[in-house]
Amino acid sequence: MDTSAKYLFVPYQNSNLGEAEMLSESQLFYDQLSLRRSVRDFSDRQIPKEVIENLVKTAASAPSGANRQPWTFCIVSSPQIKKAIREAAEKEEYESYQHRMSEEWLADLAPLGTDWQKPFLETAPYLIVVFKRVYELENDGHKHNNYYVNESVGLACGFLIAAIHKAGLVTLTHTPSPMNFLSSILKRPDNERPFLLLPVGYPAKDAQVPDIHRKKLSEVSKWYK
Ligand code: IYR
Repeated sequence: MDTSAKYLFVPYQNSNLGEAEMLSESQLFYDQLSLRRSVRDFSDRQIPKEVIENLVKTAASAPSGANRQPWTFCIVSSPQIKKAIREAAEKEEYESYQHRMSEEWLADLAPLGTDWQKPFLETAPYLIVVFKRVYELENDGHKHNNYYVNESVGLACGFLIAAIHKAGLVTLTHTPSPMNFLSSILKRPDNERPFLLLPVGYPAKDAQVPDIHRKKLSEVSKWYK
């Protein structure tokens, strides 16, 4: 194999905004994304499959180490599989909330009102279960590593969450721990590990969110001029 072969390089398609437009576009994007909230109360209203396809294509456009795109998005709408995922997740979550999480952790979560029960895993019309691909198995059995897998898949999840919000839908990042049960329920191969579980749907009519606030720009940034 010629390891020096390069991609064909093509002109970058720049959106070429003027400064005024740049200011208004960046403000608009901030205004929109800052309205995003983690929502736990879902409606069972259906979503067109094409919308989910667009969301996943957006996620899969994220940057990744050596462009190896080390992700698989499992899109679950089967009520039986959602039920199996809920039952397994709640079993782990019950253990976590009862025995595994520290007092400090539980105290940090208490104001958010979360607990081991995860009805949204059945109510939401779709669950997107994101798997990271640690390596690719080549035809000759060689395990070809992927790079910066956590960073890459984390970025893809960020794109996915932003796309879900832009579509007027809601999600939350559910992190059952441990979550190997997702590999067995979804019959994923050995090179894939569960990364994040995102229910996707409309918010329930009476959905409520905690009145949290974001840190100020001055608290989260340091400028080096
Ligand atoms: N994995 C649990 C607990 C949990 C942990 C954090 I950190 C949160 O911000 C919220 C919940 C769960 O999904 O409920």
